[in-house]
Amino acid sequence: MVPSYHVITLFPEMFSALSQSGVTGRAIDRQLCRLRFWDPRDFTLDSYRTVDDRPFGGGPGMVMRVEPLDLALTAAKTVLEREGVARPRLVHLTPQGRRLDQAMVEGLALEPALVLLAGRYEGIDERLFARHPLEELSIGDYVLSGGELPAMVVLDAVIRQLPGALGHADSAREDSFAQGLLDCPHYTRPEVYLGLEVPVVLKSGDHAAIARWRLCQSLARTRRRRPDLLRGRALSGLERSLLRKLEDEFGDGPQDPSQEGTRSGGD
Ligand code: 9D3
Repeated sequence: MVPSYHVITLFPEMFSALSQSGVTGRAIDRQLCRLRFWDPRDFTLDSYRTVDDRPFGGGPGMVMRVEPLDLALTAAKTVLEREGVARPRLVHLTPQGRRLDQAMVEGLALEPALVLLAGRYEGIDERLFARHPLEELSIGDYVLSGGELPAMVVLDAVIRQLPGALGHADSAREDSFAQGLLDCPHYTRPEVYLGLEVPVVLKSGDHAAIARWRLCQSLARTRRRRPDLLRGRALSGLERSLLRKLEDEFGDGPQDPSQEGTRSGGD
């Protein structure tokens, strides 16, 4: 059985960006996974179909009502149960959640099913979480308008991990973050563009030298731009010796942090 991804959202149409383009669109077309939506508005019982209401205690903004969300979540769980997934992981996208990283993505990609809850407004009536234990997950420290884009970020990252989703068999495992390092520079034709040349080693045909150059570039970039990644990662003998050479040549550590990640903060 392919994994089933269920999304509780007031805006299922936003997800066409995911289901109709690129790697994720192709994976869904080729039925490497299933993607289904539950709109809380379809689970309202009043004639105005209200999904939000004013907060008890006052204050700005609106709160998502518990009943339509409870019914939508229960419907998703019921469908999964009938399909043999008894206790699916339930994930609430919220700014209060743990920050998503590649290790979490790899874990989520092993699940037979995920139920993602994307909220809107100021928040969700807390009583929903008394009835359904949800893992809380954020995608980073910036304020978005709702959980839909974060849910799409999770699904994009997860779906590209599914066996057969990427053209090249092992390109998911070679990904920069999967390796714990930033990516090396890339070049394609022409060999010279407005006087700018391709590094000569890349045209040498010496695959070992090319691999070493790429690793060295990755290490140099990571050291300068994201030293936190190096501190959290074991180094091979080759990596250690390449880094030591970098320390000798540019033993000044990361420079002006405002230039990290800019082209002139050269690495
Ligand atoms: C006034 C307090 N706001 C919290 C900073 C309320 C609030 C703002 C934005 C509540 C929800 C949202 C909508 N964002 C998400 O649902 C969300 C999110 C995000 O905004 N940034 C990063 N990750 C995520 S995951 C879900």
